[in-house]
Amino acid sequence: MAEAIAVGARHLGLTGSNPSVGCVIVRDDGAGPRLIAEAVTAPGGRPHAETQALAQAGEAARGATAYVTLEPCSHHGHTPPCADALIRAGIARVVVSVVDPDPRVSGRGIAMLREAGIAVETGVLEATGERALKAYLTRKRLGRPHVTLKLALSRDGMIGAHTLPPGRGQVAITGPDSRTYVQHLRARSDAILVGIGTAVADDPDLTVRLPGLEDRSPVRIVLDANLRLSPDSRLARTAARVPVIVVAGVLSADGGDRDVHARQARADALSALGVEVLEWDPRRLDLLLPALASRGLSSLLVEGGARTAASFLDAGMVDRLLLFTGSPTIGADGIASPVKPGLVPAPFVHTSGEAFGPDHLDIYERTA
Ligand code: AOF
Ligand code: ZN
Repeated sequence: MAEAIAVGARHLGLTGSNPSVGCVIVRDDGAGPRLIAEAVTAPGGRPHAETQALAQAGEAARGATAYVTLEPCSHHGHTPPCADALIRAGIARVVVSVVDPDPRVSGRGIAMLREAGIAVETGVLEATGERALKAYLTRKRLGRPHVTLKLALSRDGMIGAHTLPPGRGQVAITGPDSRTYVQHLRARSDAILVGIGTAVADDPDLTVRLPGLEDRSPVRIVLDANLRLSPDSRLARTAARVPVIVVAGVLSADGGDRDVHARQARADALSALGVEVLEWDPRRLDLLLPALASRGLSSLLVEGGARTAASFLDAGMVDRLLLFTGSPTIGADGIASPVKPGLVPAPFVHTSGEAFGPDHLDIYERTA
């Protein structure tokens, strides 16, 4: 199962609304167990892991054991049920880590296998399996994406400066090792979100630039109540390649108002570049997040700045908190971080700490 979980992790962030499931098929012909096939849900979400592993195994699947990180599906969705495929291939035993909360499956896959006489074990390495499928499980169980909030703090607990050097973005707080780690984090996320303050100050492109992972850039989302994002921004200019969603609040309907026209013109300019302008109140995270979930976005990485971070924390919508602490100090002109290492309140607990060159990363997870 540990191998199935490792294989399943390969396509995190690549399978759309579908979880990245791992499946390993093992045979024992008397000389000890032999791994004969392993597969992960394909990019885009189909084919599922089991059908690919069964295709690899061929006739050798007869009498073998399949280890799957998620309960095999029982529904006719875009593909026929994996439970049927396992039965037809003559698999003798299926070991499952996590039961699928999808209402179309939710125990039915396991029941189908048992009815066909297959021995089924569930809950194997369940805590690890749950962690690997966390984003998908959060979306199915809570109807919103799993939210990771990442903050980079200066040595004195600031996440930026009020006054920016002319023509330059925020001061660099963390070094290259931390930034590489964040690039990997982006690659594994379905969406990445910043506030308009950060979008204007830093003009980030928020894409993945790691060699070989350039096609893994997540959907980019900007909370921008007054539609200030410039069509000249890096985000807008790259929107045709990697999707950008601007959450721009509700346009007032009283036509004739000059502001409304100017705003509509800005919306049109952004739309022409491929930016999706959404009329949702960016302050209503309780409505926005379910709307993102219903588009199939399971994992959301929130990258700043202070106001956006505070609004997610205040709304109780943060599942995981990553606090990087770098070596520079910012001083009196700094914008204080809403949370600081060692001072993160319940329900968060510190789950790990790690050094990245001169920086330190503390990870906190929500317990309730
Ligand atoms: C599996 N193996 O590898 C995955 C599963 O839209 P569909 O037809 O692809 O179905 C999506 C659902 O299938 C998804 O919500 C989840 O319940 C399950 N994903 N199941 O047997 C897999 N990725
Ligand atoms: Zn399936």
